[in-house]
Amino acid sequence: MMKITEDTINNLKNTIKNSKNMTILCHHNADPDAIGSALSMQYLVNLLNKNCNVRVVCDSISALSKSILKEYELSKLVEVEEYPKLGDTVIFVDTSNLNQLKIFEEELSNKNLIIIDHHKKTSLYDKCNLKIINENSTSTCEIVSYIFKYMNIFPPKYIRELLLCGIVYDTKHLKKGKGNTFEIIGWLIKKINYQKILYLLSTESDISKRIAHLKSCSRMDIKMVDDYIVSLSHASSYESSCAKTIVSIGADIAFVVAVKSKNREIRVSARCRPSVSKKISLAYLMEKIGKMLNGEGGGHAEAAGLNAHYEKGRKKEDIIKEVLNICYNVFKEEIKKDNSIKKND
Ligand SMILES: [Mn+2]
Repeated sequence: MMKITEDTINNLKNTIKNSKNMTILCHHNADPDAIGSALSMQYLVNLLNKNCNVRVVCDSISALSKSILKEYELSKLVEVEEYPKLGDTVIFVDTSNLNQLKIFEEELSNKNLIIIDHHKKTSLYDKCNLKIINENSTSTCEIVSYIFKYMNIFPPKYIRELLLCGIVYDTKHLKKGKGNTFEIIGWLIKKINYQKILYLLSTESDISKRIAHLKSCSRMDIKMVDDYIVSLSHASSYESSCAKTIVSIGADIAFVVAVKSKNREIRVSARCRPSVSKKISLAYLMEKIGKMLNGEGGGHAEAAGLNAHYEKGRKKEDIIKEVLNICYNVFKEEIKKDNSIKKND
């Protein structure tokens, strides 16, 4: 159980019951945690005080949050506005810093300020009369869920789904989840299909990117070097995303070439699994191949690329073939070199 004292809960209840106008603010580019906690707090206020006018305001909403709101037809509930007129009570959710808001700071004086957050405390914390902060919580939605639980209010399904979206989003699909997280999920999830939450949080990349991924897969050449599966392919754009995708579906190392006739540019993107980068850094490999092509390469051990130019009049297909051959041969040489060093040791 997360610790929120009875005093805090009563204090919050009384503040809500005594407010006439309330503004719930969340940080710019509001993510699902901000949106979920803001709309849930709005629901709570409406439930406890029918006479209170409560608005949810932020200056911008993330693309993912927008798609969730659209799914529930709740887009109108989150008002996008800069420097809004504030109610007599202001609740900051998932927001630790005034820099994350577009409001007139002077407007905050003489207002009842409440903060509900899971970030590190800042000066905003000192300004607030009521603070419900837990840095150990993995999301603000987790804290808000516990508020409901302590008030003995079981929220309707759509509110619990929004809270789950915030929790799952902020925990990176529960990878960062803690005991309290799973405990509150058990409480929230009644009659909810977890797959729906995952679906709501899945971002479909735009169609041109997905086509590039699919084409780079259909065009790929698969070769073996020792036990490594090497994939060689090409794309007209999104080459790094294509290489990443190819590794995610099974290749140990992927080279994806893009040849741009516009400025006679060659771009290569390489990605690999840790089993490969332990032997050879792709940064080193791309730097080496970049030089061979009179260009420049570099990056990280598992993600690297190069840029070069080609001579006028050459055919795209020939360049792609040649560059992929070089990538394959240099990789093979380096692996063989590494093996012979090990033999001599
Ligand atoms: Mn958060």
